[in-house]
Amino acid sequence: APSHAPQPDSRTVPSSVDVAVVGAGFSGMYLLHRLRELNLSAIVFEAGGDVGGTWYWNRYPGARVDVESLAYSYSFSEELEQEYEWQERYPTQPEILSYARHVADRFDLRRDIFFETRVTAASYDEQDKTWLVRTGHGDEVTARFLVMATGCLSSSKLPEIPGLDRFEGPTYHTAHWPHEGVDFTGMRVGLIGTGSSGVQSIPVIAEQAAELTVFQRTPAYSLPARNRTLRPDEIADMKANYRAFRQAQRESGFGVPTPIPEKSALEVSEEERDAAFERAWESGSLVNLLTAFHDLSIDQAANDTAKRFIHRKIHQIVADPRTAADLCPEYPVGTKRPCLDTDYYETFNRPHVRLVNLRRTPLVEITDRGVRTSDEEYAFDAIVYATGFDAMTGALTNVDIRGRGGASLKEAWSAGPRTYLGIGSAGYPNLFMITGPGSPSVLSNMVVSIEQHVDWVIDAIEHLDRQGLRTIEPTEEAQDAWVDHVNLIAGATLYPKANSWYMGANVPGKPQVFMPYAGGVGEYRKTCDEVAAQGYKGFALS
Ligand code: N01
Repeated sequence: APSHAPQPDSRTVPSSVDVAVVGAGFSGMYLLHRLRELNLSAIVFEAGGDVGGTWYWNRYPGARVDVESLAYSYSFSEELEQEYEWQERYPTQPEILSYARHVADRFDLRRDIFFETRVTAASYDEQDKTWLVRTGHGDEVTARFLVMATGCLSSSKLPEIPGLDRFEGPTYHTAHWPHEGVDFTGMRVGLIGTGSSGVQSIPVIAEQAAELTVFQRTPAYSLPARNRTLRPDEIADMKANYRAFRQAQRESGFGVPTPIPEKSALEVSEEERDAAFERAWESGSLVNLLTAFHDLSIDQAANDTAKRFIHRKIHQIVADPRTAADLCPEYPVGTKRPCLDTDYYETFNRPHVRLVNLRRTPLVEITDRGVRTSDEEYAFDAIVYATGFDAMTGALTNVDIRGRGGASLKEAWSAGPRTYLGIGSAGYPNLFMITGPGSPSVLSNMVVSIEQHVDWVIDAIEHLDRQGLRTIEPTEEAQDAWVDHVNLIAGATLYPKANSWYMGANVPGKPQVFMPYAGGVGEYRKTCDEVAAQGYKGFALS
């Protein structure tokens, strides 16, 4: 549970605004800034106690971003770009949170943000053409536009096993880490989950804990981050060339500029192939690995070459052959989000760290003493859940959103999310999502995608106001065509071959559809720009 109990803000919520924004992470903050430039009245509701979104909540030991700091930052203000001093190549959570706080101070954002305030419901009034937004404190505000800036990975999940409340010791979820930190010194710790959060926290928790037992259902592909302090000359170089770099980010596939690969992994010799993978492994960049050859994400045989390379690395690093084998994933590389680590595989060589393969011995329950699998009960002093999120849709459907005719968004999406461009959904006029399902979002550098969506939404609102129009809503036809297009692109890749959170596969009962748009950030931006240039083609305006 969050360590601050929500307190109602002492300010009064205005009764009506032009735009209500849910979330004060990187999306909500930039939105607020842009809305003020248009002289629109805006209010932002944020469940957390400060700005930062993901970086406010995910304070687990070892938490870092896997995109380089100089690229994982706002581009909208050259002054901000020039004055901010990043310390590390891959900044820690505290460093990114300080950046978010700096931005909030610099642009005086907090005065329109209501913290510790969770939005619970929003309903569209067809007569008034406004949204009525309700908070958990009972506040209500009417808004012409509602923007869900709620993030893709913000609705956390626990494992679906009995006994979660039985354990007598402390439990922690990586996404709700106590602000004061946790000292595991001398403790026997059980940790469930080996996605990015698990992979980053395991080596750090192992430094403190007397014993660490890691429960793994699916192994992750992880690359050494090769993190380091940034050199003054590379910072100066970037600052001198930022405009060109930002443009390259916007036109790239993942929001990170990389050379476009020319060769197939299958057309080169084994030596050339291994040398390319070795360069990617040494570079500490996930994108370098995924773009080492042009067919890794679409051709199983090509992908198998990357898989074999990483398996070999794991076997070279991990001394115990059985543990090494258990750490080797079988699904295609990149079809679940790969991880970036510091000493992850090495940690399993430490005598007090042990891996339990849940494929062999599944989790059965949490007991008062610890964790029971099908063959053993493990006793712990603390349990860490690194079990991830109800990704992409969870934060949207957790709010009771009612569109035209009182239709519930959650019900409308019961067979999977349906959006046009990941920005809006038919039946929900004047509702915008930032990096919603059907947009590149989680397959990209989030800051690049966030800025693009916010700019697009701001332009759309400005267009409506200039034309004296009041509503914008995707047509069913445009939405159907977009959903088909998203599926077509996903179907041409290996992504659907893994049980990933991209597919909704980590949440029992969640429909299995590939949710993000895999066509690339640059292509996607072109499509959005064309839609706007053609008078918001595919949207009904009135
Ligand atoms: O969550 P995850 P995460 N029983 O869903 C396991 C971003 N991120 O918080 O794979 C047993 O990836 C689950 O097993 P399985 C990044 O986009 C980025 O780690 O479902 N195990 C999995 O191993 C990332 O992808 C950064 O079979 C259960 C783990 O728990 C995303 O956030 C850092 C279980 C969950 O892994 C999510 O990462 C952190 C159950 N019932 C996060 N339920 C960086 O920038 C779940 N698991 C580096």
